[in-house]
Amino acid sequence: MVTRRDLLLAATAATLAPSAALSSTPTPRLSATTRPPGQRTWTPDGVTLPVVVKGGVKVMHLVAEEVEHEFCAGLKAKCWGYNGRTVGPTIEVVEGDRVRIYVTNKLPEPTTVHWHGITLPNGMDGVAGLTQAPIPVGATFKYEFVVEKAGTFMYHPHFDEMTQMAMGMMGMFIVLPKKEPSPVDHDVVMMLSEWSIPAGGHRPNPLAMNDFNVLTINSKAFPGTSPVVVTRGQKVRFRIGNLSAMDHHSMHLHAFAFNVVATDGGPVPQSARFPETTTLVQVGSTKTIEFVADVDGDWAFHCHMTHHGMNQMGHGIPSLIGADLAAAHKRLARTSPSVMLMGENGMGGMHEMHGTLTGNGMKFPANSIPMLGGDGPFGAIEMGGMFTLVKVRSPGHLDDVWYQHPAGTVASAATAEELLADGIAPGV
Ligand SMILES: [Cu+2]
Repeated sequence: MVTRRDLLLAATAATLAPSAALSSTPTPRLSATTRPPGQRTWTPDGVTLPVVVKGGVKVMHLVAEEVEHEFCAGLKAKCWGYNGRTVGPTIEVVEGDRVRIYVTNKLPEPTTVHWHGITLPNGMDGVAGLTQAPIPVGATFKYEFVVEKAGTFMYHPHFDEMTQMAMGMMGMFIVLPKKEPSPVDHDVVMMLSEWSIPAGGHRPNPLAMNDFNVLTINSKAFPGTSPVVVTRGQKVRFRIGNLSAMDHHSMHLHAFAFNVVATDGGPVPQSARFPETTTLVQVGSTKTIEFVADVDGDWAFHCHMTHHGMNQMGHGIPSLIGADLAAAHKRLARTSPSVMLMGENGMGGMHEMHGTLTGNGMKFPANSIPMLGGDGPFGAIEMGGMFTLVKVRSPGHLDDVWYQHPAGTVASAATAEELLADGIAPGV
């Protein structure tokens, strides 16, 4: 069993050995942004729940069950979810719809579904013991109600909440307005969540109260997150929900200012909107943001809490920044010649240790992604976790995997002549 302490491997000392390098290259799936036919929203790395109309009622079926889930290449775990996946399928309906949602329980314990943010008859609210009996193992319950108001909502269990949400049971519930007051070109759905998965382990730990080490968007950790690809000038909406156990997420968009146009409580009045580049999506809430993507590029969208932009970071270790490791290295090398201490100059470079750039990585526990980042056009992207990309492209460039920077628009080493011309002494 690999303990958290073994993440010393990742942060301070590790045995250099050729290993099967984790494949971290974010395979660009630019076509993935294609909106599914007949749907107005799109859930990156997710699906939309099929709907069958019976007698004017929109009928759907959720199956709560164990699922084998891949967070990104290199990390799989046995989670719980709906219809074979976490995050569960996005429900997309229209205001005024009557919905009938069957929930089949294939978990090893009872469950319920709470329709978070939706006003409905009390007995449909899904709180075990309070508004209904739990759905026993093997049983199917029926929820039926009219969705009166448009908005961005969520669904999740209200039985053994701590366990079931920590295992991945959650989904987004989008109620579209009959007439869109402010049409957008891309209506993107994202669920934020956090997991505690020991390096080398295969199951999330629902008992964790802090030190969550896998942070996800739609249950994917960067570099496993699919990018959002848009054409320059398009209007983009992100509907962001957060059902993490303990952490709010401070979601930051590079380059573009956005407005929060709605929460799960309803639309924000025009007079109350203001420009932001970062918004806090607190636990148990949704924030809907809109912006115009009017500058080409590969732009980051991520949680700004730095420990949420990493993969399987170990925290129970001393900082070695500024330490003189030479003597320690010498002593350790007597018994373990291939040992390597690192971290005295910061944590940068950890991603390369996976060997995806060099093909000569160090050995990490099987099925783990400690400090894994992504491979970018200029080298390592030293981020993971709750991080994705918004790829804004001019017409004709939609298939460019990476943005092609015009000459002279990339930060680069200053020449001595440039420095002197601007009155800065070279070499300082
Ligand atoms: Cu966060």
